[in-house]
Amino acid sequence: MLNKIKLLQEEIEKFTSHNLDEIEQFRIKLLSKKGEIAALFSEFKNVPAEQKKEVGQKINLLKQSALDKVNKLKNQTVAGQSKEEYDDLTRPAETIPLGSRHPISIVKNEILEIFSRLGFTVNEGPEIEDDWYNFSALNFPPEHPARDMQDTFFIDKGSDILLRTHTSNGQIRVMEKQKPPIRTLSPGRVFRNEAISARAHCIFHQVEGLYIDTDVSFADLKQTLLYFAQEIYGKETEIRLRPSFFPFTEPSAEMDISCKLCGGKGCNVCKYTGWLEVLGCGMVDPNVLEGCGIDSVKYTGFAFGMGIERTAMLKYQVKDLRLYFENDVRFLRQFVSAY
Ligand code: 2NL
Repeated sequence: MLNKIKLLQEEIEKFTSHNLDEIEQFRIKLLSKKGEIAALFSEFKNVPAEQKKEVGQKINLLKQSALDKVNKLKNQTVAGQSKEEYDDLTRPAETIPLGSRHPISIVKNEILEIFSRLGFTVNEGPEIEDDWYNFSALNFPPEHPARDMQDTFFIDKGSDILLRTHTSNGQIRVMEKQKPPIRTLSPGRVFRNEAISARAHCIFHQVEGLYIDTDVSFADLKQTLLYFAQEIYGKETEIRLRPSFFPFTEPSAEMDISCKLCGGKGCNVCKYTGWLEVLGCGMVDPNVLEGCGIDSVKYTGFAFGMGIERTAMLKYQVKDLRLYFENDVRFLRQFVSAY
């Protein structure tokens, strides 16, 4: 019996670990109801009377030292390591997995970068705007349907404070403050009261561009947008302009690019037309220039606007716009970029 106690005492002294599972195994082996120390206590009745005092004391001491050892090891263990290791400030840092940019940011940055080569700088306007900067300065007539509650989110009933429906407000602010020449881009979030579907969302992103100087012509607009299209969609991209209408430009046009999936032959992405609509553009209406204090006889300008989600859908072949808002990391992780 005394020999058994001595061997167990040695085992307790030798044992060390910073693994909580191992420490628990050790505790069960020695200190549980069916453990080795409990077994000593049940054998105690067979100890001759004259040895009972000595043996009893030794078993009690053994039990205490096992308990102390278990508590000490548990207290010294942090996250599977000894406290000294855990607190070591010179230890190399653990690597943190890097996130990736959101595809909308990647495409936005790419658009801004392409136009920055042509001298365009960035001016973001506020997301909460008043009627002047969102509608009136842009030559929207008083009864235009976009001014309706059904299409636009107003902050208060009967107020003219609203969530901007396009990023032109940033450009109006630039025209009011700055004298031409002006080359500015306004990227940002816009809001429209629309039902959410694969092709529409009540929140989306736009980039608008504005160029004002003496002698700016429609030919400048066309060449600038051709350069942009070939930079973002590929050198072989062709463009075409179709007449359109916006209150703030005259003349106005819709720009299509040749479908890069079928090379213009026709497929289900371009609905067998060979062309994809990518942006709206036009010559800034003289009413808009005059409203911002710019002499429309001396100066002319062009402007354009595009949806970033739409541009990203064409670039990445993503068919459902809602994916850009759900932020499922399995979707987001697929986008790697220099921008
Ligand atoms: C589209 C069409 C467009 C503009 C935006 C603009 C801004 C000012 C003056 C004149 Cl301050 N025009 N912006 C011009 C033509 C088209 O956007 O389909 N956007 C998604």
